[in-house]
Order: sequence, then C-alpha cells, then structure tokens
Amino acid sequence: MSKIKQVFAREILNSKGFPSIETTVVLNDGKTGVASCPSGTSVGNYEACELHDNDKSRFEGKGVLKAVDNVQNLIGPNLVGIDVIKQQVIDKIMIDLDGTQNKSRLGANAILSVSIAVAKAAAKVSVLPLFLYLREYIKKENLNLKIPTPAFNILNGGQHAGLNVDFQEFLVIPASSFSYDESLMIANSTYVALKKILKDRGLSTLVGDEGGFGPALENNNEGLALISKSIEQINLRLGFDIFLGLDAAANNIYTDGKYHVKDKNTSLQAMELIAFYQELNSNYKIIYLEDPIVDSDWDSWSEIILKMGNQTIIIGDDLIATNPYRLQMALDKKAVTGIIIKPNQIGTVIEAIAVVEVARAAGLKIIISHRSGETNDDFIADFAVAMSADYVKFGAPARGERVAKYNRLSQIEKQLKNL
Ligand code: 2PG
Ligand code: MG
Repeated sequence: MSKIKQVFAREILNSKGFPSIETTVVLNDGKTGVASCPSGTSVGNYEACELHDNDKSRFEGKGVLKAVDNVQNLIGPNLVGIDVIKQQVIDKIMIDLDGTQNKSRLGANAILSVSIAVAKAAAKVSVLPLFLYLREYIKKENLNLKIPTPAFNILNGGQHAGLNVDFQEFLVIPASSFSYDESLMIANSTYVALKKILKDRGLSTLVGDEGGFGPALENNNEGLALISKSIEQINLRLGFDIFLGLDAAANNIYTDGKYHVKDKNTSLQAMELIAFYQELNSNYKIIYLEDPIVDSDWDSWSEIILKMGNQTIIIGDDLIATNPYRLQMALDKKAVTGIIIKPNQIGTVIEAIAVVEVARAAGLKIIISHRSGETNDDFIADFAVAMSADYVKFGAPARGERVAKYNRLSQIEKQLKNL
C-alpha cells in the first residue's frame, strides 16, 4: 500500500501571467504526483469558486497564497497516511472539509490540484498510464478506448481577444474519420492558411488567449468566411472533411435583456439570435455550438434544440458548469445535446467523472475542455481518453500550454497501438 506522506503546494504563473496553484503529493514509497490548475476568463455563474487572495498589492488580487496555505495546512494533514489509490475517499474528505456548495472555503483550485496530483501518484503506484488508471473509475461497457475528435480554436474573439468579434471561439473540427495525427496536420494547415489570408489582407496575426488569431474583423460572419477560405485553400471540403464550431459564450453578448452582435444593426431577442445561428449554419455547416444562449433562459435553449438540434450539437458550458444539479436541470428541460466538462468548474476528479457518467447515460456528447488561463499540465488529455469523450477542446494547434495537451494525446495514441 502506498500512503500519502506529504502534500505541498506553491504559487506558479499560468499562460495569462496570473497565479495558479501547483500541488505535489509525496508518497511513503517516494513516488510523487504533481498537478496545477487552470483558470477561466469568461467564468460561468455556477462554477466552483477559485480562491484568490484579493490582496490588491499582489497580482491584482489574483494571488493564490491562501489556497496554497489551505493545501499545506488544512488539506494535507487530513490526507497523510491514506492509501493513494482511494480517490473517492480522498475527494470526499476534501469536499467535507470544505463544507460549502461551491468549494469557496478551501478553494476549488486548492482542492482540484490535490485531487489531480493524487490521481497522478496513484497511476504511478498502479504502474498504469494515467488514462488507463482513470478508466477504472467509469463504466466501460460499449465504450471505445480512442483519441477523441479534437476541436481547434483558431480564431479568438469576445473576452479572449480584446473584443474584436463577439463570439469567443471559432473552431475547426476535422471529420472524426481522420486519424488523430491527420487531424493535427489538418489543423496546422488551416491555421497556417488562415494566417496567410489575414496577412495578405493587412489584418493582424497576433493571437488571443487560446492561441487563435485575434484580428479586428467587421463581424462574426467575416470570421467564418475567412476560415472557410483557408479550408478551401488547403483543398478540404467544408461539411465533409472538416466542420466549423462556435463558442458564442452568450453570457458575454447579453446586456439589458438583449443580445448584441456586430453582424446586425439592432440588438436581438433570443428568437432572432437563433435565426442568426440558423443563417450561419446554412452557410458554414456549424456542427458545434457552445453556449448559444444566456445561462438563465432555459426556454430559448429548449427552442434552439428544436430548431437546430438535428444538425448541430448544442453544448452547455456556462449553462451547466460541470455541475450535477445544473446538468439535471438541462436534461429535464431538454436544453442541450452536448456538455463541456472542465474539472475546475466542479473541483474534484471524482465529481467530474460522475458528471460525465450521467451526461453520457442521457446520450449527451462529451467535450473535455481546457481553460483560457492554462498551465502546462496535460492531465485533461489523459482524462479525456479515459472518459471515452467524443471531443476535446484544447485551443489552437499552437502555444506551449495548448500543445502540451495535444502532444500528450499523440503519445497516448501511440500507447494505444501497443495495448
Ligand atoms: C470556454 C473556456 C475555454 P474560459 O468558455 O469554453 O475555452 O473559456 O476558460 O475563459 O472560460
Ligand atoms: Mg465555453
């Protein structure tokens, strides 16, 4: 039995230059697990709470020294001596120790960093690659062990890129019939072609938070048109070889009870916005649509499913926030056909797995996602494969903290061939 001997943590910087917590779990046999937490920019209203110091003299109040202290002085001492493969027990201890609905006492960042570090250490003890170890926690019947289809965010807007276009993410999704290696090449070719097109038109090729380009465009339509052009230039067929996706992050385009998009002269009611999405879908084959509607308007979510659900996966991110209660509401309302899973929205590995299980049993597509503020931790790549997720969303096929995850998937793909 390998028992937890010590848990320590430190403050590190994430891809946006703000603090994140990194935790190390040390076992009595000398093995270790190290994990760090990502951070969102467009944070949903129902997410577990990321604990920040609020000390304005450090990192604009975003320091995580309190979370570090909670790991070292509250969580750690309660875990010493516990068998590291007891992930359920360990996560439950932390949930109880926190005692709040949203992990606001100890911080979801503090708790998740320990939860993931524990899983990594336990995988080493089990002498299994992390994805196989994590798979032990799911019901595997009828599930394939495969690399999920990647959705690459090649154009950044909204809060991720200085408000150049309204929608937050413009994604390209190679057909799932391509191998993972082929998908990476397709993503790279599209990214390079788009860069050239932007350059030729005198538009900026500087990138946003997730590595996609962030040019100042007329409107969202232009973004989709430029991406379609780049697809055409590399001789792929939109709607056959490659598909488009959007994360509208609608909470951020909604003010005073209406939606605002640069494509329309007037602000829109939900039904008018849905008509706009339908227009975009008929022109650009949008198979993936995330957070199309604000998180408070369940009826319009149900409506968009009726109008577009047979062609487009309607995905809840901010709507559900990887929260079991919000998921149940979404299922009751028939509001989504897909769910974004972000472990840091809920705060422990076991709870994230539980949400995946319920969502899958209800027939939803599972998308495992990064955050805009990332570290080089590649846990979510293993997690996605372990969960037999349908898609992953790890950002552009560029920038270190994004490709860390894509590269880990490449490694797993090779390991899968040798199983
Ligand atoms: C999203 C995420 C990740 P953020 O909305 O899907 O792409 O963004 O981490 O800023 O919430
Ligand atoms: Mg989102």
